[in-house]
Amino acid sequence: MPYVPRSVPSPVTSPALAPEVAAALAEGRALVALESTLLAHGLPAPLNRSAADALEAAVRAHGAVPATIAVLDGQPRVGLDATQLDRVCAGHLDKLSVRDLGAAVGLGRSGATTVAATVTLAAAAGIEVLATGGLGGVHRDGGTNRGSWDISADLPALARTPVLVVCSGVKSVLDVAATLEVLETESVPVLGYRTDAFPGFYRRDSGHPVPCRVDTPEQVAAVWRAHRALGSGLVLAQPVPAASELDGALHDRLLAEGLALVAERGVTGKDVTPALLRHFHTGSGGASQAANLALVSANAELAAKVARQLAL
Ligand code: PSU
Ligand code: MN
Repeated sequence: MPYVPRSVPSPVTSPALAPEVAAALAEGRALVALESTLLAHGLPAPLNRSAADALEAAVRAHGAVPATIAVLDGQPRVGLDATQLDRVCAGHLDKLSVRDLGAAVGLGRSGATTVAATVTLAAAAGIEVLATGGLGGVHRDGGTNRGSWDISADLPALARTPVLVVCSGVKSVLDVAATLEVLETESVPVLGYRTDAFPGFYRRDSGHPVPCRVDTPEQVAAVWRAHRALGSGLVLAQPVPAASELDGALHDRLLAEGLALVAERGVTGKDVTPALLRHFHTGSGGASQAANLALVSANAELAAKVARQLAL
């Protein structure tokens, strides 16, 4: 049976706003939401903690206010202070997608939010731009009857949440073609930023074209203004900076190994993405971490530029 899109209302879990975020919202200043799963589960400690600061600094350097999002002790938080970022990066937090928010809030738990949960909380706070590394998508055997049915909740969340997500495509561990098809089905526009090729996270070209290319933050803002009333999100895909792109042969080898490892160990569900990322990090001698960091920072910068345009 193919993937069946569903329309699910966004849960409104009123988040606590950091003072700076509340002030920026009240004054109509540019804001960029940052997800915390990439910190808690996508990058190893202590690199994740410096990455958290680097991403916020990249947003500030381009004139916007950063708002890293997580749930701490049952409280969804939009904008974290240094101590709260320490907790996110300490390595004990759960990975929360949208369906996990109710349990985290209701049972007073803490967790890092995926893109799906982060756009949900960002939209509830009134923030419409988010930066991340790679969007979740359809896993390689995800969309088939006999397969795993592993389709990231990032896709249906984008279908129903009007937030613009700046990313470097979807991780190459996914079925990129199927992911692009689901985004089309769900009426989520995919824009390539200064590229005609949909990026493949660690690689600049996933082998699939983008439906629409844009070359300036002004163009992105114009598309978003015209689109957002539809109610779905938008994917703005920017390739990893050329100097940080992972070598093609190394990438393909680590990918094949990682997929075999996950199958062999019976890793499933929400542990799949972190396990594959860990394999890249250990197997590439740090190159995949450098690429990951470079692409997320570049996305944070671009998100800030777009948010500035939208705040004009
Ligand atoms: N981007 C990164 N590293 C990550 C992720 C994105 O650079 O770890 C996370 C995001 O939080 C995304 C999640 O929402 O992976 C997707 O996980 P899953 O496939 O289990 O839905
Ligand atoms: Mn999954």
